[in-house]
Amino acid sequence: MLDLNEDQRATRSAQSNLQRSAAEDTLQKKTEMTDAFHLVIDALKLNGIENIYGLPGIPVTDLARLAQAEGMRVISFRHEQNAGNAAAIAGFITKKPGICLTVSAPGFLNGLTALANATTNCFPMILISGSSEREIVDLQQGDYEEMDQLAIAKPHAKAPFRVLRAEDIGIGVARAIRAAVSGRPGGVYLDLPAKLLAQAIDAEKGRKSLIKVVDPAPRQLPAPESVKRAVDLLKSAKRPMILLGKGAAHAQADAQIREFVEKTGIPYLPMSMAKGLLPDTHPQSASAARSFVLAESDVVMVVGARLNWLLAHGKGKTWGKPKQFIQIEIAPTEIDSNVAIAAPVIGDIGSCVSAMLGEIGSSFPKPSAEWLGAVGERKDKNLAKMAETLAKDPTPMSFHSALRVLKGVIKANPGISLVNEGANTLDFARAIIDMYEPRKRLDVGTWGVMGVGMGYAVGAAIETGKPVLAVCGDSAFGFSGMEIETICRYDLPVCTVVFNNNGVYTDVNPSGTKDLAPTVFVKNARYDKLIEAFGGIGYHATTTAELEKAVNEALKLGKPALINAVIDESAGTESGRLTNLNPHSSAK
Ligand code: ADP
Ligand code: TPW
Repeated sequence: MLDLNEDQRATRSAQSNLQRSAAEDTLQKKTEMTDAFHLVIDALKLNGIENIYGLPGIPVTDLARLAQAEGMRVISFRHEQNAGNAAAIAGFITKKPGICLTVSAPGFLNGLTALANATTNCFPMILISGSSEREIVDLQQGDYEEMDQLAIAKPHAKAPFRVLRAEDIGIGVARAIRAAVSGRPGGVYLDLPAKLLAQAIDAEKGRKSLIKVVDPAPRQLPAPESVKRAVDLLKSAKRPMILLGKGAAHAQADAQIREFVEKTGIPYLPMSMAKGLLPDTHPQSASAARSFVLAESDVVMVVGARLNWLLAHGKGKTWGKPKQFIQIEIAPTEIDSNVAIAAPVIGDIGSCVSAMLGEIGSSFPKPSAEWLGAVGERKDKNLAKMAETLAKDPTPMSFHSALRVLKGVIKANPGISLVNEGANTLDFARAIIDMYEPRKRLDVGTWGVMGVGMGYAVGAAIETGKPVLAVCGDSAFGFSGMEIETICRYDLPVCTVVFNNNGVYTDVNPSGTKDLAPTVFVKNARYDKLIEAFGGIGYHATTTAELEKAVNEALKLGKPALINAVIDESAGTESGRLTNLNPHSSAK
């Protein structure tokens, strides 16, 4: 036996203690593992994403559970399309990608409509769907909810990604975020197979694999010569007009846009979801003279809008006199899409408008008194005509009389979000209800899609923390109506007004069978009773006085409410303002 002195014995003992604790550390480190579920959640949180809108089930149930446990707000819906719409509008309002979480195949497909709608509207959103085993799906061997989701998402998304290894989750989420918010925003698909979600990796390695995205939507400065060209053209105009689209609202360049409009003194027209970017009561708003300025203007500066069907493709009778266009746009390929653009300014709206402000400096020749006078005259005439219509108070209510009440409600509560869908309910509300704040009017957008109502209402309530007034045609409401349970479950301050005119239109079935015509619903339905089933407050309003009392009470209480507003079924037209888009056969 080795003969050790005191010192040597002490050293040996310290060494063996050290060795033991190093071994324990290694063991501990080995057992400190993380998994794909946590890495997805950590990656989202690291990038400032706080909310998930979704509908859990195999294989993402634990993802939803753990996200809630880890402090994210998980809003669970009754149908994925509505969760997707909530995520999309969250993206529009916040400029951060809204997250929608769904199960595989059918859940994914239900969410896909919302993803496609987000891409179409240029809203940043990420649809995260669980998916089945690749080995089985690709051989079409019939897995549970088998579907090649990535391939199907591709044409409807700005970008699709799939993650197969836990250590790639950080990259996958980073790429999804960048794709959603940079350049022209859009919907991104992120495919997470069940096998990935089950993977466990070393926690330290996992942590290091995550990416905090630096400058996800970088500013894109316009070329100085494009700015000069645009300002020169604007200065040469005799009858200039500025057209603001929902891209301008999304860009959150509110102050610069207002400064530009006011400094130049040019009349402006907001597209539907750009209403409120400047208050609709602004003296330069030409909304009430829309047809006149579209037809009569000679130089039009388009800011964050596309010259698509909503703008009669920038040509034809609507646009009347020949004109030249300036277009501020982030997507260079949008330029010349429908008409020649004389002065494209490519970049983000904030940078472009700032650069144009810099170029005009302190002096800009205000538009002629003749032009401003003509616009003002037309405005006054149309406003007087509208005031006359709004003053009427028929029973049952007309679209106009009911909307006069809601116009007053938004005027008194300018900070609340207005969700709007339907045909007549949409067209008249857009014209009648003034908006006072940006990104507060949320509607059917580029597709004119029905069914965004309750999803948008939930998304707006969660993201803004403020009340929402959802004004929906009875047909439109039906597409997402079951989400009033979601609204009640999360106790959201959403007041839904269903404009109940017994369906879409007053057709009669010409065949003599007992079926109703395809555009007609159950007469005198009581939508207010639906919300009572979930503990919300139902109101039945047959007069403007009842409607006004009900909305004000609901907003004051800040509780889930649904008002069944009875509207004269003969008051509207089929398809509202879009009747002309219905094809008519020339066959006799
Ligand atoms: P609207 O329906 O209101 O007319 P669109 O959705 O047709 O508006 O057009 C919005 C346009 O705004 C899109 O072409 C989009 O590329 C553009 N856009 C979105 N965000 C920005 C931004 N930050 N900077 C510049 N352009 C943007
Ligand atoms: C996803 C077609 C356009 S408008 C509308 C439908 C079904 C309903 C109009 O009736 P509503 O409104 O809501 O009662 P109102 O104010 O005139 O009484 N499916 C989808 N999107 C669209 N746009 C349709 C169908 C449509």
